Amino acid sequence: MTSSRTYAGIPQEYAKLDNAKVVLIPVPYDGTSTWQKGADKGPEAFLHASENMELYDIETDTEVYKQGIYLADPVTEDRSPETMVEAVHTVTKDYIKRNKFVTLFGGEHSISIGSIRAFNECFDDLTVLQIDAHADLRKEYEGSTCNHACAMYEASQQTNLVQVGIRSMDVSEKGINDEDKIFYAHEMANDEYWIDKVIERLTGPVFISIDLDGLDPSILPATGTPEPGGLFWYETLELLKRVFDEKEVVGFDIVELCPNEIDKRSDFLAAKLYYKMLSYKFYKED
Ligand SMILES: [Mn+2]
Repeated sequence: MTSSRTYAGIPQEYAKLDNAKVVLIPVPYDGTSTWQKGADKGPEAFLHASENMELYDIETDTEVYKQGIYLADPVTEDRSPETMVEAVHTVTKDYIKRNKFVTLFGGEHSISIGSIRAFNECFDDLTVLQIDAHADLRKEYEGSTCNHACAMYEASQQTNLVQVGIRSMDVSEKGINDEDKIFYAHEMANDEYWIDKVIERLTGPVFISIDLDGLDPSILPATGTPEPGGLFWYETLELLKRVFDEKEVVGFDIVELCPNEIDKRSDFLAAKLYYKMLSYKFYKED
């Protein structure tokens, strides 16, 4: 990435760190994924799609980029999962301390161990809202506590972790998180009040971690482990809008875009989702 590149091609006056309310940290890491590789290409595909997106949001009647969005240098540390997590943790915490609204784009889900650790150190009573097909609650996997399969174990122990869209887990993950904080996809499908119930579980400041495989593979096929039965676009937005409206969202990350060279719908969904979340965060300040 060249130093002149800005998020979504926004004018330089909105892209400078000093004035920007938002910082975007790309983390092109794909060191521990088990099946399809390619999440390391996620940030570039996301940025490229963002550059081809309209920057006026109809729903909120805002142009949120005018709040200022600084595209940080990517975190490229990849000697081990542990050193990557520590690098993400350090960079994230640094920007939080500068009073920025910090967002990250992965990379595989293990990057969230570092981002959540930073937010948990900076905000009391942190809730983590995870949207994901997978519980990711293993304490250790393939010899590391920083494997993507362990992405939420630390959060389950140290934060109020609320999991939405879960439809794949190992039997060993049962009981790690409270059952009343896990919203299984098969139960959500038959419960018109699931969003109300999620909102009730969110206490204190909220960090949102979106694994894109939480969405339905029909609308987001380009991810490492596509699982049938995921969230659709408008229910995802309905949940997110309510969380931003009713809770204090302090940051978020989006992970596991594994781009496909031919089918670009997933890249574009990720770009729109990121921008929607910023629009929901700031529209009342416009
Ligand atoms: Mn997942």
